[in-house]
Amino acid sequence: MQTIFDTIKKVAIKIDYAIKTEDLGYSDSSNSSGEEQLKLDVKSDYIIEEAFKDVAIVKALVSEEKEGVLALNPKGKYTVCYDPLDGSSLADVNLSVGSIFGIYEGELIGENLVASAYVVYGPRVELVIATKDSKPQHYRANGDLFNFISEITLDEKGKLNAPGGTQQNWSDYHKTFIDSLFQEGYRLRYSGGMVPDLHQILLKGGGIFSYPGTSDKPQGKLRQLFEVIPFAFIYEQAGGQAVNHEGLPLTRLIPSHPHDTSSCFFGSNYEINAMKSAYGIKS
Ligand code: AFP
Repeated sequence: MQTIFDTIKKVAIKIDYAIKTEDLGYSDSSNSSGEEQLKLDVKSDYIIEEAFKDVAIVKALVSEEKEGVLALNPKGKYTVCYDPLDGSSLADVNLSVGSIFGIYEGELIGENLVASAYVVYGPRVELVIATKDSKPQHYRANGDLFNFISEITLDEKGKLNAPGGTQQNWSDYHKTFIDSLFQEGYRLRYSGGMVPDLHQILLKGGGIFSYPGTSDKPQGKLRQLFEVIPFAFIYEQAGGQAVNHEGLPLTRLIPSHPHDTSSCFFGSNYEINAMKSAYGIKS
């Protein structure tokens, strides 16, 4: 597994350089979710694919930027599912963006996730890695090297509220829930970039990030295999929870297609339990 993490470190430095030096314009193609691809999306995906081709334990890749499963090494053990540059549309206004990696062994379902990682390309390049036998490990790049900073633990209750989705398309009970948190004094922290928004809650001790099902996106917007399940694993390893609108742990999701989405709520225990109550979910 370490060779996978070392490869992620290498691609993180290359993608950060590309963000800082390459054209931020649109390519003439779209991805499997029908979203227009930025040249940076395509470049980041290429960087990752090229890097993992040489990693013998990687059997296949699944990318947000590609339709299906890309077979690499038949004798490989793991499938790496990734979003090469999440929030890429924020790069041209100089906001932080990220890469997300889910490492699966066997069938591509939540319970087969064995590790996950994400990279934040912000004022500094930072990396968080989670495996089953540890709390998430936080690293910061210094040149091409990543220095360990700390383990990440969520407090039981936080102060930050990151409500995603178009508010006019929220259900009434979701709007009531979000408003109740602000009534309790939570602070709005939402950039439109899943990686920095979830990273901030993890590092600031807690709160909740939500992207519910909405009238325009009934199954939510965020993709299960390479966005939702990897972050859900990290939040659970940090002592928090991550569930869908029915209270199902997101690490138990069973995607039927590589690009399936899910409603998602990530956070500290107090906030997730409050969400379950607001959604009428019996704990
Ligand atoms: P882009 O990759 O199209 O910028 O979308 C980013 C994202 O997938 C995720 O990073 C954000 O949390 C979410 O979309 C924001 O979506 P809304 O703008 O609908 O809140």
